[in-house]
Amino acid sequence: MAASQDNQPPAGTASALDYDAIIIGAGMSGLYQLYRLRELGLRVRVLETGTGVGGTWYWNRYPGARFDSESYSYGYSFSQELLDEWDWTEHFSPQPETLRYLNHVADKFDLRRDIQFKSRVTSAHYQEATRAWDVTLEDGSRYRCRFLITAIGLLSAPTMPRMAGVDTFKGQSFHTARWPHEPVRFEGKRVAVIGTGATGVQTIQEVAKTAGHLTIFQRTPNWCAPLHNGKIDAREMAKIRADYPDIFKRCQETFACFLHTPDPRGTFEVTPEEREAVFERLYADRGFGIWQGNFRDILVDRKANAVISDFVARKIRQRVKDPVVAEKLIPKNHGFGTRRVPLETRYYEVYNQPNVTLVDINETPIERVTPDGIKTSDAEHAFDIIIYATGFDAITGAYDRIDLRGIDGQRLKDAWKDGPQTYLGVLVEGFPNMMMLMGPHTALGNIPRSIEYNVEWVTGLVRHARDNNLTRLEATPQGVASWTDHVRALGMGLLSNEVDSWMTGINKNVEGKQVRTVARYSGSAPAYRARCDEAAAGGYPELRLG
Ligand code: NA7
Repeated sequence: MAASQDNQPPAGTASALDYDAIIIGAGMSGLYQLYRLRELGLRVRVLETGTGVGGTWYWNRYPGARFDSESYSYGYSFSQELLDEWDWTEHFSPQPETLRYLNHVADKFDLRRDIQFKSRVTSAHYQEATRAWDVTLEDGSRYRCRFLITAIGLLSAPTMPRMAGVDTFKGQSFHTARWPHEPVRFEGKRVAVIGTGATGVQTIQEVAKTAGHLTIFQRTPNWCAPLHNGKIDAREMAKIRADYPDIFKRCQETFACFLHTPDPRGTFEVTPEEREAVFERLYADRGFGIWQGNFRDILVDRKANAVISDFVARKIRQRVKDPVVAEKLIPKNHGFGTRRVPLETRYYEVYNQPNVTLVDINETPIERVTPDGIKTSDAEHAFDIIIYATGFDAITGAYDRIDLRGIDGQRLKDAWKDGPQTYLGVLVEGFPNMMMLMGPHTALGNIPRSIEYNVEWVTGLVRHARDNNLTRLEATPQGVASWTDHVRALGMGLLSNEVDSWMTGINKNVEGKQVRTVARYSGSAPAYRARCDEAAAGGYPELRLG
């Protein structure tokens, strides 16, 4: 490595390396990883498909896109200067502000000089002879590096519905995660939205404000809860800034790195009146409190879950005037919080507007997209714009879209055909020198908090390699088996694991993603960090180092 000239790697290898490390992706994790590896003095290149930094916040420009985590718990915590100079203007920052923030980070730390835009990685093959990765871009250019770090996101591979006629539509159509950079106007337009996940909900409540007519095609309703966003003025920002040490300390301590953490009491340990009061308070509070800060048993105990589900159903019935529409919006096949809870701002009230129609496609399935709109079993709907809020091939999808091959040409996709197998969610047996950021089996939750830890752990490992003149890092079979078994065991008993969603690896639009897998670590973030810290302190006993 460039930083360790005294520690010469085996002859014939270093000279052939273009970079010590290649990072795929210039989103929140890729940017921070670049910053840290540069500190180590490594020659690093970030390869990014887009024309700018930001990852999720670069691609997801759909109307209404914003954080569901409090802005001040979401930004990077590693630089005091950055904390001192950046003002958040809303409790849940809208996408344009977040993208400005990430551009500011890239400029402030002079990151762009090591980022290559419009550079989609199509393949990365490990070569044992050189202990290096050969990385190929879409345009055919090739680079060799010692370490390959994937910062490709867990919700970054958008999926379109498998419907006849999608390409025949004559109007404008967009997937929410491939939204154009130019503004799209809805005034007077007949607009369709397909999908009612967290993205669909944010889109619908925004588009409904101006669309001539908005038609929502819903397959599965989700349990949504109020976001309660608000502006942050200078005085409040000063207070938040003074509180940053406490905010980040709290995020370190909570189960999923959010500001919210479960109430230690069980649902039935309080009186019905107390319980109702707690639910009311949580429903009136900002953010994920009602999901992450509720009684400790709502996500594992069926009866407890039924009580909170009933509470939220009552709220939906109160807010939606037409009782038939209200019933359609209340989930019947899963309980509250067993899928990702979309946070909303007057989402349910949208359905009281005269310019909005809900189509339940379980009753009247979509038969095809036509040149003029969407044909269901009972009607032809004409549209000017169709919005596909149909989600992602989550967690492993971005990996599947790159031809990643390890020792002896083994494909990662094949190695993971029955679900991912990892060591700490970072390394994979048979794929030496590849490290994943926010890969399968890592603690997710409030993502940037997990990213910072993940990046620092990977940086520690690379530093260890540099200091010990190591050129090959590989997870042992025992390390992978024990971590993968642990992750699977943690998922037992969670109601969310009995439900189809991106969190259980289901995507009906993707071949091979019809069976639930355990791709998500569902233990606590502090426990995850303790396990990773222990591995590092012990000199990485579950890695084969050479
Ligand atoms: P989600 O949560 O996966 O939602 C996708 C939505 O699209 C969901 O309502 C799907 O219904 C619907 N969908 C997908 N395919 C179809 C077809 N073929 N026909 C009709 N409806 C369809 O993705 P999001 O982008 O909303 O959110 C992903 C995460 O990003 C989110 O959880 C946040 O963490 C950020 P289904 O439920 O499958 O019946």
